[in-house]
Amino acid sequence: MKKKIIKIKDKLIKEIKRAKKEHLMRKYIKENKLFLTFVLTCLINSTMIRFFTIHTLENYLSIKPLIGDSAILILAGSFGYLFKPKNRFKYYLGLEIFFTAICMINSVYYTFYTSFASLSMLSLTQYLGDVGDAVVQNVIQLKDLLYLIPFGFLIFMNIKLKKRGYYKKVELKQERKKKTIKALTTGAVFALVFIITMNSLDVTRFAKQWNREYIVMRFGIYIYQFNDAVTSVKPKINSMFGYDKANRSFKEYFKDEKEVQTNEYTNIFEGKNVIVIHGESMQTNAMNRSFNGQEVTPTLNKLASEGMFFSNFYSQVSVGTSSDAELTNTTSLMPTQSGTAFVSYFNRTYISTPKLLKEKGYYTFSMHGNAADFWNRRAMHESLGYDKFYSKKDYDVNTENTIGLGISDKAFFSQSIPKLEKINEKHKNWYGLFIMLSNHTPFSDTEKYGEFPVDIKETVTKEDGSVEEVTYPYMEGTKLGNYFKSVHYADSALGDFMNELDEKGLLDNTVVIIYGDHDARLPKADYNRLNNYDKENDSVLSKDDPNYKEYDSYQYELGRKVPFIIWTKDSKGTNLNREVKNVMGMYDVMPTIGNMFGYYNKYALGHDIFNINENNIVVFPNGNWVTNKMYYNSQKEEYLSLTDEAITQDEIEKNEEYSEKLLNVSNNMIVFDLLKNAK
Ligand code: GP9
Ligand code: MN
Repeated sequence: MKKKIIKIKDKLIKEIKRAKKEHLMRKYIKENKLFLTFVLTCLINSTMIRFFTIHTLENYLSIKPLIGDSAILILAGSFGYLFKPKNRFKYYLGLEIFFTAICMINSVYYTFYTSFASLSMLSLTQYLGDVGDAVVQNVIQLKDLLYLIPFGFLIFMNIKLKKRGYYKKVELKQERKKKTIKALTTGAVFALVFIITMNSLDVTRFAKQWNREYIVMRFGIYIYQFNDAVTSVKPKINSMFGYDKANRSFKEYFKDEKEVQTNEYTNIFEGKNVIVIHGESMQTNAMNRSFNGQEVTPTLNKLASEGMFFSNFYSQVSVGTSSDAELTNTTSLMPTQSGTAFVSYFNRTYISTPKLLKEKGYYTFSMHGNAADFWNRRAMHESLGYDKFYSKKDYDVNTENTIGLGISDKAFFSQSIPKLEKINEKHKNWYGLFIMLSNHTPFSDTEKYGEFPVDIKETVTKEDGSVEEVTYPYMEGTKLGNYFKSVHYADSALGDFMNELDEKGLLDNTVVIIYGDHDARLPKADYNRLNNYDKENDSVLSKDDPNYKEYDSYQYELGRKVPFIIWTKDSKGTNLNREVKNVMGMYDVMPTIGNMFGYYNKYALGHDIFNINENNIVVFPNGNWVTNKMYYNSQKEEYLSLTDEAITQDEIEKNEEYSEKLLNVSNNMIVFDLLKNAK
C-alpha cells in the first residue's frame, strides 16, 4: 500500500514538472514569437534552397547545415532584444530581407550557373551584366519566389502581434540585456556543436572555398555566404600594403634583359594546332607497370615511346591542386602563398599560353565536363585568355555516364569530338585544353572502371602433374590498387579519344601535350606493400628481410612525379622521339613549348629545358626543391643525394636563396597584379 502511494506521488511530481516545463515552454514561445518566427522562417528558406539545388541523399539527410544556419540566425537575432519592443520588428525585418535576399539571389544564380553566388564576382563589371541577364531570364520562375512565403509569414506575425499589443509592452533595459545574453548563449552553443563536429575535409574545403556546392551542403547557405565574403575581401586586404616594395623586387628580379635563346626545337611547331590533356591525378609511377601481363597505362606508354617523354617531371601545385596545375602550366608562375590564384586572384593580369597564341591568330578554348564554377574556372579561364570554356552545361551528363565527381572521361571525350570538329571547320589554328575528371580521389567507383585485376595469378604444377591456378590478392582492396584500376580506365578513355581524333583527321596538323596535374596522394603504406609484397603470407616483408626495399619519405616525394609528354602523329623516329631525364617542373612547360611554337614570355619563372638542361631546379610551393643532384627538404634542412657527386653547402645556400626569391616574386606578381603595368 505504502509502495503504491509512493509510486503515485512520484508520478504526480513528474507530471507537475512536465506541466511546469510545458508552461515555461509555452511562455517562452509566447514572449519570443518575433525572434522565433525570424529564426524559423529563415531556416525554412535556407533548407529550401539546399533541397532545390543539391539533389543528393547526403544533402537531404544532412543535419549539420541546420545547426550551422541556426547558429548564425540565433546569434544575429539575439541583438533584436537590445531594442525596445516597439522598435524590434524593424530590426528583424531588416535581417529577414537580408537573409531572404541571399536565398533568392542564390536561387536565381544557381539556375543560371549551377553554382552559388560569390561576392568577389561583383568586382567584375562583366559579371554584373551576366547577373542582370540571369535575373531577366529567370525572374518569372516560381521557385525563386517561394522564399517570399516564409518572409510573408514574418509580416503576418507582425500584424498579429500588433493587434495583441505586444509592441506596447514595456521592457526594462536590464530585462532586455538578460534576454540578449540568453539568446547569444544559445547561439554560441549551436556554433560550438557545429565546430566540434567538423571533420578535417570540412575544415580544408571551408578554408579553400573552391567547392561551393560542398560548403552549402555541409555548412548551409548562410555560413557559405559569410565565408565567401571573408575570402573575397582577404585578397583585397593582402594587396593593400607593400605594393612599392613588391614592385621594386619584381623589377630587380627581371632587370637583366634575357636574350631569347634558340635550340634545335625553335619554331618546329609553328602553325600547328594544340591539344593539351590535363590528366587528373596521373602519376608517372603508374606507367610502364603491368599486372598479370596487362599494362596499367598502355596509351600513355605508347605515346611516351613515340614522342618526347619527360621522365623526371614534377607538379608544383599547392592547395589549389588542379587549378594550380593549370596556372603554372599556362603562365609559368607558382601558386600563391595564401588562398589560390583561381579563386582569390582571378581578376589579375596574366601572360599565358592561350593569350600569346591568340596573338598568332589561334582560337583558344577549354573543355571540362564539370560545373564551370569549380575552382572558379568560369572567371579564371577568361582571365587566362581562353575564348570559350565548354563546361557541364555543354555536355549531356546523366547517372549512367557518371563516374566519381561527374561525367566519365569516355563520355567527356566522345562528346568533345563534335565540338572540336566544329572548331576545326571554323578556325585555321586552335589551342584546346581538355580537363579529365574520372581519375580523381577517392578512386572508389571501381565497378565502373572495367575489369582490371591488380592481384597476382600464377599457375602452379603440382607433384601429381596437375595444374592449378593460384591467386594472391596483392593490391586488391587497397587504395593504390583501386588507383591503378582507375588510371587504367582513364588511360583507356584517352586511347579511345586519340583513335577517334585520328579517324576524324584531327591529329594531322596537331601537337598533343599531356600532363598529369598532380600526384594522387596515396598512402605510403600501400607503396610499401606494392614494393615488398610477401605473397605466401599475404603481408608485407619485414624490414630485416634481405629482399625488403626501403620506401621512405624521400622515395615518396620523388615518386610524386607526373607524366609530361609531347607527341605528334609523325614524331616517332625524329628528334622529338626521346626521353628527357633532366628534372623539370610545370613552370618550365611554357618556356619549353613556347620555343617550339614561337612565342615568348619574358616574365616566365621557369626555363626552356633544352637551354637549361642539367642545371635546372624545380622549386615547390613549400620551399623544397629538387635538382638532378639532390632533393632538398627546406623545412627540415635535410637532403637526399641523387648522384655520386659531392654536394657543397655553398650550392645548397645558393639554391635556397634562389627558391625563396622566386616564390616571393611569383606571389607578388599575382597578389599586387604587377604584370598589369609591366612592359
Ligand atoms: C574539379 C577537378 C578536380 O573540376 O578539376 O580538382 P582537384 O580536386 O584535383 O583539384
Ligand atoms: Mn586535379
